[in-house]
Amino acid sequence: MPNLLDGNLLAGDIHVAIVVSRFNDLVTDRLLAGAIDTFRRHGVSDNRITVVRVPGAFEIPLPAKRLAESGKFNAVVCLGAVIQGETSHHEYINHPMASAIMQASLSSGVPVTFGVLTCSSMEQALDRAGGKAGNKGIEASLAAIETINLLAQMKSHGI
Ligand code: INI
Repeated sequence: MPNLLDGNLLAGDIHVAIVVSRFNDLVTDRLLAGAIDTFRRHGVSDNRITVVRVPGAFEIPLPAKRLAESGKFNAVVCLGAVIQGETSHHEYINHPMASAIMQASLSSGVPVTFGVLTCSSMEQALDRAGGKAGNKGIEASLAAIETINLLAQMKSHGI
């Protein structure tokens, strides 16, 4: 059998931050509810969960980076909803926002997960915020827990 490094989904004494945008709050409120519920169900108490609100998805990366670099959180979860309008505005938001979120994770060494929906319509977004296609907020919280545990396991192997 090869050595397997695989993060489990046990949480408890971790501290997490969630950055959530207000734009399209019909969607982002549902992503936030899914994320908080997931942490609670994995044993993370409310006093270990910090929620930071920002105006829109474009504003997510900077506070996410500050939170990740603060040394106070084991992971940061980013939640938002960019919905394609009649212009190409969304394209100017999506790519830099996603790469800045990734960069915040790589430069801090702290998992920063991507629960930002990039959809063509409100219907598609609602489907992914607790509708028929799941809830991206749940996915992003589970990814945070799993990556925290994976990094801890790697550390225990001297990696
Ligand atoms: N912000 C979003 O989070 N979602 C969107 O769909 C969106 N659109 O389509 O315009 C959006 N725009 C605001 C943007 O994120 C910034 O808050 C704004 O440009 C100020 O910097």
